[in-house]
Amino acid sequence: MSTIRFIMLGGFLGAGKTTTMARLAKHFASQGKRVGIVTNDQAEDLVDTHSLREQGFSVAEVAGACFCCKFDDLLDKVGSLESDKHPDVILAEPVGSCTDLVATVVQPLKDLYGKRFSVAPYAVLFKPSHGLKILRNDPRSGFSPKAAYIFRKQLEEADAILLNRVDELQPAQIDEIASLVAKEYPGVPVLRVSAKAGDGFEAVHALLDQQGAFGSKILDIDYDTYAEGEAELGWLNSSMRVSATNAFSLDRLLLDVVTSLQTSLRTVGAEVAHLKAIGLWEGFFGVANLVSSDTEPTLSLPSRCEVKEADLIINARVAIDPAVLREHVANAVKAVCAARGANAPEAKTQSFRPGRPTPTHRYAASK
Ligand SMILES: Nc1nc2c(ncn2[C@@H]2O[C@H](COP(=O)(O)OP(=O)(O)O)[C@@H](O)[C@H]2O)c(=O)[nH]1
Ligand SMILES: [Mg+2]
Repeated sequence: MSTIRFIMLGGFLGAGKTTTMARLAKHFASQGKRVGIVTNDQAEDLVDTHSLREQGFSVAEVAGACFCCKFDDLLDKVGSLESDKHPDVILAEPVGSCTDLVATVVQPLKDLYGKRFSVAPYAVLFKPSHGLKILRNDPRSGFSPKAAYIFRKQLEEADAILLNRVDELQPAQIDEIASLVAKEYPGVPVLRVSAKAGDGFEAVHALLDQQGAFGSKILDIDYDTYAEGEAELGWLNSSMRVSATNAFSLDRLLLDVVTSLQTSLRTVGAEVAHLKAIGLWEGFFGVANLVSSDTEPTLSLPSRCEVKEADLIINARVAIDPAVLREHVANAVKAVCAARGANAPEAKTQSFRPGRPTPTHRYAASK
């Protein structure tokens, strides 16, 4: 039996993991390889899962906790993709506030399932909007030192760091990030990429094809700080049906929801780690994103359609009490619906602080 190539991509919330996985999935498919994708978050009904499925990929979702705490579930989901789709490659996206993945996922996969999977080098995406401030030790990074601790630990366990979004960075910013990264993580290859535009991806393909002693950087990590940092980032998922008498632009609605939330969260000084909204209707879909309080909301995948009804899903990670986040989301949806004579009467919402990570396996030394 041939082994499946297992590629997990790390990186903070909003770093570009899903965008990168979609690009890689297309690349492998163009080589005639079958691809399965596994997404992961704290609860079900993920914008990422819907967005990747709508793009035509085979996706399974591990919900309820991160891969490290749901290791057996990860294996089950990969198993179901294996029996249905016979993938040559599995792409896996962990929760963006999760770290210590080498000790808890990569090492157990290599040690316990080495005959089934060949595990690729572990690449971690660097998110410039928060990362530059964190590596500069700027006190206005928007997050507490505990959340910044997670950001740094994610990079520390990487075999390679993908400096993302070079399409919109100035050359001087790219150079500054590259030198800060080189100083803090000496010897780690830094690839300059744009997951959106595709720059630098030949080097990413070459990196991910490499065989060798990768995935062996076991972190020295304080789980109390990690757990507290993760819990600071309130989690919310809200799903609803929006209906109106007159047709409205689905894309405008998605952008307005995200923009309205950005404005209201700014008034209470709550830093956004990642806000995303997907709108789905009759085979059409659009996705809007906000990756920090100071960046522009973007329509990452436009639907270009006018609808009278749509299913709207909002996923949010914000440095705020989840109960307060819930109110902000409800108010934003209400205002945005009112502006187009629409309503969304039965929103289903979950919001909470993620619990302490308790990994299924943790390898204290690499095998
Ligand atoms: N300009 C630009 N935007 C990007 C790039 N990569 C991702 N994004 C955008 O950043 C947002 C978050 O990306 P996503 O892949 O969902 O991040 P994830 O949370 O790590 O999965 C989306 O709006 C993407 O379109 C990039 O290389 N350039
Ligand atoms: Mg994602």
